[in-house]
Amino acid sequence: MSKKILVLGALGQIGTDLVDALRLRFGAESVIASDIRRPAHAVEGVFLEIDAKDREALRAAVVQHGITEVYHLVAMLSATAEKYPIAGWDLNMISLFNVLELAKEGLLKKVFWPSSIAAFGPTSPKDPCGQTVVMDPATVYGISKLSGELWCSYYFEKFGVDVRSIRYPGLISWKAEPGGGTTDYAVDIFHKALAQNKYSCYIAAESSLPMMYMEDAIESTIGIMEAKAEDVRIRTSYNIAAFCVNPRILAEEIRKHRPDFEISYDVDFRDAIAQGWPASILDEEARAHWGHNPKFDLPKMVEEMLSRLAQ
Ligand code: AKB
Repeated sequence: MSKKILVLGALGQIGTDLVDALRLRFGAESVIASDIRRPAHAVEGVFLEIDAKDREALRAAVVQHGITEVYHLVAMLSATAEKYPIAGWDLNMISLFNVLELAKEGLLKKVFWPSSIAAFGPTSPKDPCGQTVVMDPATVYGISKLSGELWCSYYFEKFGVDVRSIRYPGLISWKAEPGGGTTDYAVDIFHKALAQNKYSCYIAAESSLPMMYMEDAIESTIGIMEAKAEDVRIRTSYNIAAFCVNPRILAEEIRKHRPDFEISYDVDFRDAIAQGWPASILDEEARAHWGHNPKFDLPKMVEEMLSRLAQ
């Protein structure tokens, strides 16, 4: 059976880049994009409007299009889920169970599901944080990510579902803006730097977080899905790292290109969320097991973001 991929949440920050990369790699006819809403503008390739909480709608799409793999990117992120805890839990968990159940029924060969650094918590090691450590997430989103990791592992162990997962750090990209996350500032700062040469940041100057340029995240997302099953030895979720940064250092790096750029601080509840997450991540397992190997460090990412967004 040939590969037929369905990306759920395709209009989001990750989905936008992932669909392009998958189509480049496997051919446009092999990749179907879907989201709960239709795109505002016409998009290339097949697009389906699917509510990932609706298992029967999902099943119908999977059967009708002969889907073999799902990349499940539907989520309510950390900041928004703190405002709507039950809606966040429902969206994050029901959509995951729907995909896992379809895979358990034998309708899907492989599933990708993203976890996050949010699965760690205040008593997890801070700097650096390894793969197998205490995990006590203090946000709704983080609780859903840690629970999701355990459910993925359960479906793998009990039912042989080939589900693979990585713990994304904050992701920085230029194609689509993130929404509702704590790490969103690291994208917004570039838009404001170019538009206004100044940025008011809701995260404190010294609050460091692990971050990654989207190109590296996409490479590792497809990388773990294309790895041999026996090489994916961790079936909860893999730590992956690239660099860590705080707003002060990010602003300094931007200033190397835009000397007049100014940052100010108007810290809100999202800084407390950031404080509960690791400042840096260890990822030996992902590198050794299936070849995670990011190319972008902080200076290279900043240069790339400014030049892409200026085009
Ligand atoms: C968020 O900030 O909620 C996300 C994440 C780290 O998973 N970007």
